[in-house]
Amino acid sequence: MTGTAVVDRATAGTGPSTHPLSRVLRAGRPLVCGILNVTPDSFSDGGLFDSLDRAVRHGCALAAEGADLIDIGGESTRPGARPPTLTEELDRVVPVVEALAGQATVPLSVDTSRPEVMRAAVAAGASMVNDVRALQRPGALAAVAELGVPVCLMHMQRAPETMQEDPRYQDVVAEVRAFLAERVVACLDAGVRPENLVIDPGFGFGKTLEHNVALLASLDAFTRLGFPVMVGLSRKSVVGQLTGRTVGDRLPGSLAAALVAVQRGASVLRVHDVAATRDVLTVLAAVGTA
Ligand code: 7PJ
Repeated sequence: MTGTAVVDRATAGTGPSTHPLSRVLRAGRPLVCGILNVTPDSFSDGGLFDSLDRAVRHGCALAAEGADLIDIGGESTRPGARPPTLTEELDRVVPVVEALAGQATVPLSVDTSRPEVMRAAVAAGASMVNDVRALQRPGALAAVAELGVPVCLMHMQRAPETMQEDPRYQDVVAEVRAFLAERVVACLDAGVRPENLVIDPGFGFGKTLEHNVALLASLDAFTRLGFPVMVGLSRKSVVGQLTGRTVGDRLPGSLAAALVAVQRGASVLRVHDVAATRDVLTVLAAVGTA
């Protein structure tokens, strides 16, 4: 599947009418998506925000720092993490979405692979789905097509439990790109509108340091598919491996990675440190390259 073929196919969507967030995603200005983990075991904030009150306060803080979007997730994808039951995931995510939808003026995204959670979160006020499994779970494609919200399709090799055990590719950029192109076609065939699609190479999801660096260096191969590209590098082990820093000291490396990503065409930066990332974008915008 070539990029041109995907873009041609992208005129064929049949779902509900254009979502306001899909216009924002395509406005040409890179967006900052703040990460709000509501898991008791997420890797970089250690479950600090696992109670409703703390999660809502953190969400409001991300909005105050200038987040364009807040991504709320109740499943830790840390290698080896125990997957939550459906009830656990709903109980973590839905009250936070509900509370933040009532308080924060920023659109909310739900980081989930379960169609039940997608539907419940959108009913509670979320305006986007972010799926690290690219809508491969049964019922997920149909749910997103019916909901009519933007969706981020992320690449992952294997499952979180095993993804970091010796990941291998012949050509990581070509393989990840082909996977995302295939998922784009699956979405369009299911009736998801092309303007609701966002793609993400999935840094750290079944990739070695070399794979992650190759993907970042070739990010334009993904932007050429014709859909906004989301990038999540914030505090990740790729930054730790490059800089030799532990998770709490990865901000400078994460900002450098964000800068490179935007210069190679990224549309959405999924980050923990919203204010600092905004500063990077402000400096870039001043010189006309962002
Ligand atoms: C990503 C994600 C990413 C998208 C996570 C973390 C690990 N969703 N969810 N892209 N990473 N779209 O928060 O660093 O890179 S979980």
